Amino acid sequence: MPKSLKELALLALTASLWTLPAAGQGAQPAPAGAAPAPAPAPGAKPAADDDLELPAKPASAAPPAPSASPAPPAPTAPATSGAAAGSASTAPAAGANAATGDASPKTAPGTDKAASAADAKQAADKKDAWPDGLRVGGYIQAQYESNQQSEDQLQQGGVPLNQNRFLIRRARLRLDRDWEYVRAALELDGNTSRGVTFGIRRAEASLLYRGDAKGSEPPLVMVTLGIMDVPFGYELLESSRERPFMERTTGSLALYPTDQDAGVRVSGGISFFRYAVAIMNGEPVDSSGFPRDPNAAKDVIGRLGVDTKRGALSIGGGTSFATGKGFHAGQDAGKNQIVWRDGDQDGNFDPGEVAAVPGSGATPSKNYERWALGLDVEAALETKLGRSKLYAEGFLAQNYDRGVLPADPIVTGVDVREASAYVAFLQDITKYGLVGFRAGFYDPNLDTTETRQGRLLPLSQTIWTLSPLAGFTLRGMAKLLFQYDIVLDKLGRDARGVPANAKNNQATVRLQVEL
Ligand SMILES: [Ca+2]
Ligand SMILES: [Ca+2]
Ligand SMILES: [Ca+2]
Repeated sequence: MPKSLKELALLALTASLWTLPAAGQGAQPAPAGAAPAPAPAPGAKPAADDDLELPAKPASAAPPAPSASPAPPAPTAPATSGAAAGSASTAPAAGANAATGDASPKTAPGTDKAASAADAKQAADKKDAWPDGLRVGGYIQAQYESNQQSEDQLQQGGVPLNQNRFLIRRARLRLDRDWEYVRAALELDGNTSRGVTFGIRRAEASLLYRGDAKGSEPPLVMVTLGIMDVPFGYELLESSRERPFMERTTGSLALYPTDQDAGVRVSGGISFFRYAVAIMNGEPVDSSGFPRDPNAAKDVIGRLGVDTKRGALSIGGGTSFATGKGFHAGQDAGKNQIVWRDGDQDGNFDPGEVAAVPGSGATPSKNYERWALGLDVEAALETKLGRSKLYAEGFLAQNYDRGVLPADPIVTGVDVREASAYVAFLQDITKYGLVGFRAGFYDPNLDTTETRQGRLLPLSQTIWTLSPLAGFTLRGMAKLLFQYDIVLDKLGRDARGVPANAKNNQATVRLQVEL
């Protein structure tokens, strides 16, 4: 325990360190006030470190290493299975099959003996070994969701307003391959959230040096190029496969509409310290943003944190930062036009109702500064009842909303500040049950005002979301989850025209099954 306290102190220290540079940027006051994030935290997975989602099921040969990091085979023996060993002990190429573990030997029985000796030795090393060979995994999340806002109507343009539907939220297929100094991960995603879509969720090519890292620990240093998780905060690094809550919080979705971005990242861990710094395009990797990075500027995003386990208690936490340049799209030149305005509304074309609208010149595109600072803390405790996990996270940002109420200071003329925080609790009930609750808010504009009766009044656009959750789990195979989101916002108007809560609560039932 005392050790954990020390680590918490260390965490606080790293946190304060990050606030310094922030203030230096001229940006804003320390996040401390705004960003909550107290709490103890979990342990689930080190949010910290790595990006890796659980490669689906670790191959049978691999240690049940949770999440994280896989690793290459010892150079010597490709062979987890006898078969591979038979042909050429040196040939790693054969290793591919080995991953599946039980490829049955096609080779002569004689080779089996040698193989089993090798197996025995390998079994001894197993605990410290990195998973090896090619690993295949994936999962399917199929669900029914229902939203109070739903209507059997079409929007202007034909998009349905109905939101009560069945859909595939995520259908993922993932391949991992580890070697001693390199690693590859490819993950494909299919879903029907907005029509049938297939995309790249992850494509990572890494060079790494493990140092003393064992088993599922992150390597000492790893350089990754490709499409990867954005190393900001806890939620973005938490695998969608592991997270019981249906989606990330509203605040997280505002900053990062997609979990992944393209770039280069340096990451790793030393003892309980975890680090990751990435230089990324700064654009969501799906159709919600530009088809590719519209500006030469790259975002610098990183997280420094700790992750430790002492007996039944795991504690983790970190501070994150992001800074970069957003892009304001210029406009095309307009042509001269003639416009008919039916002033007397008689449906007839009368003199005086026609006006000439002169064309306008094109306007140039511009970049603007944006940044974000975050804090997260997680604690988990194993008891007889099951695992309890409590975690919290918060951030303060400027001009960084790309998802909920996209910020564009070139249009508004002033910088837009955003803030968000949440706290979540999860409790396993024996091996089969799970309950949870998450409460969080997102304020897309801390400085917004409204003019009412000629007076300028402060207006809160804060969106609170309360999400109770319950579920059944079959470890390693399936999860059946129910979540109800109570969304408290100011998006509606009451009879007096005062901003009021709009009806938009949502219920979701999801079945997740592993491949
Ligand atoms: Ca960019
Ligand atoms: Ca007329
Ligand atoms: Ca609401």
